[in-house]
Amino acid sequence: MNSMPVPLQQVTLHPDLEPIYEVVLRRNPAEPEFHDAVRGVLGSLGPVIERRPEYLDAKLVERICEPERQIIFRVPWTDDSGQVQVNRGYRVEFNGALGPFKGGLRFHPSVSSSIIKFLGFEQIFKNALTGLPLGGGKGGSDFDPKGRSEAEVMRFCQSFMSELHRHIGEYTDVPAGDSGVGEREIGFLFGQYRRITNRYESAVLTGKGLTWGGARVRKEATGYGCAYFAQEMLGAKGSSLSGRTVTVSGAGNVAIYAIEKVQQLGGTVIGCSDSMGYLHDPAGLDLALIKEIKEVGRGPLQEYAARRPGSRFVAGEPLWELPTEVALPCATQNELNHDDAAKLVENGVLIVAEGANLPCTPGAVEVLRQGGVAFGPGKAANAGGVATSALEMQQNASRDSWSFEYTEDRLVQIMRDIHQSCHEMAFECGVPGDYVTGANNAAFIRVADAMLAMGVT
Ligand code: NDP
Ligand code: 2IT
Repeated sequence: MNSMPVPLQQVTLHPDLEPIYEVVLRRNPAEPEFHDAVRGVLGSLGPVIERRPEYLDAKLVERICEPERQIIFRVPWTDDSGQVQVNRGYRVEFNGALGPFKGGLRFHPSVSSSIIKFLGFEQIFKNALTGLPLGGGKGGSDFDPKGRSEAEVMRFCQSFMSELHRHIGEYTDVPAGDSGVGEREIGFLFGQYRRITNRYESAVLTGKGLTWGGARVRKEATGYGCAYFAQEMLGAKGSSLSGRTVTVSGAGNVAIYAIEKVQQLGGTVIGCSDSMGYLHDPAGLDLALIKEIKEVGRGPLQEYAARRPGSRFVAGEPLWELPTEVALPCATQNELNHDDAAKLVENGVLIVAEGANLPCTPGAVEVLRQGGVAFGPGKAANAGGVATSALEMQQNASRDSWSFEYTEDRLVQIMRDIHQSCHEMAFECGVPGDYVTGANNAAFIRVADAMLAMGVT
């Protein structure tokens, strides 16, 4: 790199948007992740604000930055030793202009108002990009499932749903999984919802098991969708994943199925990671072994290196030091910083597509932009999960069950359409190839037009 990049925080906002952002900072103190998410979107909206001044007159940006409703509640439960534990539960119903609030639940000790609001805010635009009738929301708890027995996880989920059930419903708000919440937790949550309400309301939650209302491909959808989006990004450069070296961070739901699809599309995934460090397997990852360790055993990734000759586990260091042509951050927010991005650029990375929500810091995004690396933001690249949740809701509404092939074809088409709208909007905004500007403007226009049509609500 020739010059020091300008951190995104210092990029000037459109003059009409700066005072709106100032109010967001004042109204939501000490919420840095939420501030970054808002600034990330507002930083792109110059072109649309210039063309559509009626959005400013109707105070649409201010309205979109303020959640419609935020619920914070106590979640008391009893652990296996008989001790009472207390956690905090959240559901932020951010924007319902395009459909019922929709977004996952995250169980992780780092969960706070800031984290849930940033995720909910991003979800509005991601859901809009799918073109499906979905509003945006998010929820979760600071409960840490690690090291908890299945009985403890069940009691926690039952207590969580004892409050949440009042606020959700097929036509109101439809939660799903996110980090720390998979099919097992959705099962406990759905069981408690059914018991309290005495209703078999399948479409109140998505990510269900296949025998009780779940959809084929939902488990795989976020990771598969991210790989398909990366394939489209490479296609726009006249290239593809076939024969490419790829690194995928994380070893959870999104990462595992991103790795699976990249491998099916002919790429070689040489590294992945978990919260303890990263794994390097130059021969290409043995995905069956990763599934056995992480999905079945819920154990540490480190076990892999002990069982697979030629691989090594590097504790406490970022995966991004490995040279790669394609990087898919699929673990968590802010996991790829300015220095990591500089290393990727130095090593000749071609594209970065976010499987996680805001895994690249604002500084990292700027380094990638200045380094000429194509960057697919999460709200576009990881939208396959929520899109397939919408397909699950469609199947529930018609009491139908689609085949794997049919559902995956729908997912592929949705990811292509999202790529195309971002690509076309970037071109229209005068910044061809800038997927961030493309995604934010395309999504904002969809939400803003719906809100305009509905009056001041
Ligand atoms: P999981 O809980 O299944 O997996 C998260 C993985 O990331 C785990 O392997 C975890 O390690 C690892 N991890 C956590 N922190 C770090 C870190 N700092 N460095 C490296 N690895 C880390 O979550 P998901 O796969 O469901 O979600 C991952 C991301 O994708 C999140 O940002 C989520 O919001 C986003 N997402 C998820 C969707 C979904 O459908 N599930 C849809 C769209 C986006 P360990 O095992 O040690 O805890
Ligand atoms: O971040 C996300 O898009 C998700 N966790 C999936 C949300 C959903 O409702 O399927």
